[in-house]
Amino acid sequence: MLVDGDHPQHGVDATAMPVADIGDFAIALGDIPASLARIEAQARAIKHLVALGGEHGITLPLLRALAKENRTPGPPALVHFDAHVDTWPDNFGQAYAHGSVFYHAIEEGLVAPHRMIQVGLRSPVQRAVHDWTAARGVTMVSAQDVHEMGPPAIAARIREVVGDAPVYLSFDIDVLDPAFAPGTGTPEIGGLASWQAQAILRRLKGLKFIAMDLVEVAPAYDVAEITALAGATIVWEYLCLLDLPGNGSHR
Ligand SMILES: [Mn+2]
Repeated sequence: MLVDGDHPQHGVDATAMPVADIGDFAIALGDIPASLARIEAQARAIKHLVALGGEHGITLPLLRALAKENRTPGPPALVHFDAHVDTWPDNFGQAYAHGSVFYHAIEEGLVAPHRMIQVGLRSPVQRAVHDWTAARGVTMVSAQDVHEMGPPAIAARIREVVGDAPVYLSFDIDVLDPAFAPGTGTPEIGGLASWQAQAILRRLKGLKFIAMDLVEVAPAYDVAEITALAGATIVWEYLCLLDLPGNGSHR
């Protein structure tokens, strides 16, 4: 159990955090590979990026940017919250899209697959795609596992897989149940409640986070900004895990 004083978000002074909204990435409208190249070029200068999507395809150029900048001694660990594995070799014939991002990330050596963990999976997936992912050494945790094992056990598993490696957090909002995040393009029932995601994240303090993205929020499908609120709060939870001025940890 997390005792009161251990909640990372307690005592955080958001106004003292050195965090800034630096605007939108410029993209090449309608041209996916060119857009990815542009995003990568713009991301390279940013030391600790928290990217808000938009679709999950942006994670690939963000990981490419980190690799090119040699920010980590080797490929980073990756904690991936999602309803889907996103390791399809292509998406309806498109090589680069939101369902193939981690296929390419693994193939390009941008992440360490044996230090990669996916949490909240529940969409249908072809046996070949599942087996390819497992064979790379990726740890796959279903949404049902989260429900049946509970957040403390899942957080412990994440810590085990990541170890002390630098780690990238990729949070697809569709990991949450559509009841909690209806505004997304590929919803799947049986997902995490908001509190479960929070209870897992709050137990990840001390991991060496290097960057994060929060993706797949689709405002056009949202209802009363439930999804936007969930997304913004997940980002907040992430910021509270960092050793930043203004944070309770930064004492
Ligand atoms: Mn995804």
